Amino acid sequence: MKEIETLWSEVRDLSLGYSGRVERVNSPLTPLQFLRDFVSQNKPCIISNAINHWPALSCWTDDTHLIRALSSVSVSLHLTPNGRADALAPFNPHHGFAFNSASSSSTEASTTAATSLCFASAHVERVPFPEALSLISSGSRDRASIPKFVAYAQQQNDCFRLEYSALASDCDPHIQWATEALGCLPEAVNLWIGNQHSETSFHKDHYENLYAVVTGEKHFLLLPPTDVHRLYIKEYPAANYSYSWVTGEFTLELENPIRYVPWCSVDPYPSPETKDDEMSKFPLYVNGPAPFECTIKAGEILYLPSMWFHHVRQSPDERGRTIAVNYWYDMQFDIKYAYFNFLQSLHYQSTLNSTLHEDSDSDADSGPYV
Ligand SMILES: O=C(O)CCC(=O)C(=O)O
Repeated sequence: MKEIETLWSEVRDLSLGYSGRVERVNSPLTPLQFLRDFVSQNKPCIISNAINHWPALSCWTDDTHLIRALSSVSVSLHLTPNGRADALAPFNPHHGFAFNSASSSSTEASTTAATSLCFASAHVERVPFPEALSLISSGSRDRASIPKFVAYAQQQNDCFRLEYSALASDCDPHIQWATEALGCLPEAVNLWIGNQHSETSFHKDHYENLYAVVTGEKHFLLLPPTDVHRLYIKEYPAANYSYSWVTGEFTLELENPIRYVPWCSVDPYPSPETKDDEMSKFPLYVNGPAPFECTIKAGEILYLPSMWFHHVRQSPDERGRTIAVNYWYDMQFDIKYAYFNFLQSLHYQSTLNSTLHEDSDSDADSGPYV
């Protein structure tokens, strides 16, 4: 369907440009600027010098401060074998709950091509903060050996205000100009402490996201909502990792009763062994316009507009960790949202690559999705 490819070009011609770069501004925006130039246009930007006044910028580089403030607090720590939580993982049906692929329900029928992949969530455990910090950092320091697990403090659900309230005075409770522009306080404020193994797979959120990096760097790949078909969203069966401290092994089990999660199929950084296969499975991603790419350094904020697809990696500071705080503001469920839902509901056949999966893999670009 040529019209959808035209849409990808048109949003770049009219608004986003083709450079693949995200616009930068060097000081906090006024509410009007933020609303007019970015929120209403659903366009990302990076804001430097917006959190220079946060004590966190200096005191979170020091373990003593963090450990003193949180010495008696337990926090939720997410453990995975490879740093990929809430991501697709190969699933061996012989080692877990086998689901009924013969089902005739439309949801289940649409998943049959993905029976070897599941949507895997981390093993989550409440751990005293000093131990959590050490487990996260040791994954980074011990570069010579592969850690037995990758630990990522990424609880979301407003964890900064709930689990980390002892750090509240180190940051602002909200981003003043964003609150004024959006007309509400953040729905959730989250803290993320990870190392270079932690990776967040492509997904979108129904929030206006103000993402502030405090130490280390975060690397984002971004695609606008108009490019939804390029990420091959499909329904995958949900599964959970479980980690044994005794054996040091993970098991991965499908949820029972089975639950399906619509998730992006594209891995933008496949391993050298799977690269050719991945590239041939996702030609709309590979051959379409490059994703917007940006690195958010300590002291910077990324405005990540609602419904934009994002993939996130990180580079740690010299202590082996990246720390960020993000503010999720409710989005407006307005006419843009209605258009997006309509677009997503369209079945899309690529014209980008005529040899694309005209065989048994042709459901790779079938819809509707989420
Ligand atoms: O920092 C990360 O790993 C993921 C951030 C994210 O997905 C979000 O803020 O919505």
